[in-house]
Parts: sequence; C-alpha cells; structure tokens
Amino acid sequence: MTHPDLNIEVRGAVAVVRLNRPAKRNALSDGLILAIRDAFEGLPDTVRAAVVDGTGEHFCAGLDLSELKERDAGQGVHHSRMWHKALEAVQYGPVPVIAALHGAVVGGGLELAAACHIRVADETTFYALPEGSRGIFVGGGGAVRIPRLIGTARMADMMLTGRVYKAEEGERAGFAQYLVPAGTAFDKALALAERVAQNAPLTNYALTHALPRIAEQPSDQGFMTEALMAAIAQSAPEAKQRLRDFLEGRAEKVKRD
Ligand code: 1HE
Repeated sequence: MTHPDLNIEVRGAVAVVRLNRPAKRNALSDGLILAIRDAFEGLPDTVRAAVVDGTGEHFCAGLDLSELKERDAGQGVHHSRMWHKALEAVQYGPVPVIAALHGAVVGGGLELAAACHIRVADETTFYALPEGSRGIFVGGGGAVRIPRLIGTARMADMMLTGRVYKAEEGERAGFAQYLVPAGTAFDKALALAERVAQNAPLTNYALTHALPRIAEQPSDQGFMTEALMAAIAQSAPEAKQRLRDFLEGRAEKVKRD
C-alpha cells in the first residue's frame, strides 16, 4: 500500500523511509501509521538496512491530534494495538533501522524513533512527551521502549512536567547514540546504514531480534540464548568466509579512529 505522506526510496542496499507531511509537521495519521507498517513488512529482499527521516523542519509531531476523536475504551485499545503492530514492524522487521532526527521528536514521533535501532540527532533536535499535558498517555509502545533508553524516572518527569530535552542533553540522557551538526543527521544516518548493510545478514538479525530479547531474559536464560545464537551465527558460510578473510590478511583491522 502506498500513501501520499510516506516516501520510500531504495538506494542500493538501503531503504529510505521518509515521513512527508511537512505542513502538519509529519503528524502521524492512522493512514500514515499503517503505511509505515506496510513499508517495513514489504521491504524488498535486496534491502539490508533502512533510514527513517522526516521532511521539513521537524522529524515528527506525534499522533495526528485532529484524528483524536471520541473513542470508547475498546476502540482506544485497538488504536494503540495498531500502533504497536506498526512499530513492531519497524523494530522487528527484516533489517536494522536508523532514525535521522531533527527538530521536534515528540509524542508518537519519539515512540517511532524509539522503535528504531540507532538514533542520529542533529543539533536542532528536541524531545518531549506532551501527552501528559494533553490529558492522554503514550500508546505507541513508548511506555515500554522509552524507559529502556532513558530510564523510568526521566520519562515520568517528561510526562508529569512537560520537560523538553534539547539535543545535547538528550544525547547524554540516552535518546540518541550520535549527535551531529544541524542539517547533517540524514547524511550520517545514511552512511551508518551503508556500513550496517555490509554486515552478515544473520549477525544483523541476531542484533535486532535476539539481543533485545536476551536483554529481557533472566541471566541464566540469556546466557543460553546467547550461546545458541552465537552457534547459529558462526556456522553460517558467510561467517566462515569472513573469519578466513581476517586470518589471511584480507579483512580490515579495528582502527583507533
Ligand atoms: C498538527 C500536529 C499534530 C502540528 N497533530 N496537527 N503531539 C503534540 O502534542 C505536538 C503538537 N505540535 C506542536 O507542538 C508543534 O506543532 C511543533 C512543536 C511540532 C511544531 O511547531 P511549529 O510552530 O513548527 O508548527 P505549528 O504551527 O504548531 O503547526 C503547523 C501545522 O501542523 C498546524 O496546522 P495548520 O493547519 O494550522 O497549519 C498544526 O495544527 C499542525 N500540527 N502538530 C495534528 N500532532 C500513539 S499515541 C501518541 C500520542 C501523541 O503523540 S500525543 C502528542 C501529540
């Protein structure tokens, strides 16, 4: 399914998925959320990594508030579960996903960013959860994913007090792994995606699908899942070839810079 507010462009091994509704600050309508789900469920087999970006001055203003009609409790549950499904398609889709952040990363926009595997923020980025002041709650997986990035106390503070994190303190708090000059988040995210795309697909799969689950397991079970994943990854023919390449001097060494 294509949607006028979502652009999908395949550049070699990288898919660029871009929110394209700048007049409404890339607010996420139901149609746009479903289009994001479809985009990640339908990525071509040749794609090895993805970048999520937003057109205009802001990454994303969150839920489209103009669609926030009177929903009864049951409809509210289904709406939230729709977001969960869409953002699970991002987090547990076929490839690692890198978010290129700038301007507002707020509400559901922050929930979308949190579903990505790497976040690159430029200096214009700011993070907020205005749900608290709008009389609502997060519903797109934020209550699960955001505390894992910044801790429960910081998230509660943001929602209780309306606190806004600027780019630099946001990076320190754990929202983003990279902080780059204004206007360069997309280029950095694309360069990282191109690098990620060169990894063995099974290693990327282990990192996106197994690692977060291992991190949630009790240590004893986590060690066992890790051992199983390690054995599966190292038995792939591509892993054997990469090890031979290193031992025979054909692979890159780890460099200090
Ligand atoms: C919107 C939305 C939106 C802008 N839904 N239409 N999210 C929020 O509470 C954030 C609300 N938005 C803002 O605080 C600001 O718009 C921004 C800081 C993001 C950007 O400010 P600015 O000055 O660049 O833009 P603007 O003038 O506020 O907005 C431009 C237009 O976008 C305007 O429409 P217009 O027809 O008057 O031009 C705005 O109404 C529209 N717009 N944001 C609908 N969010 C799964 S649950 C998730 C729950 C949430 O995400 S709650 C948080 C919602």
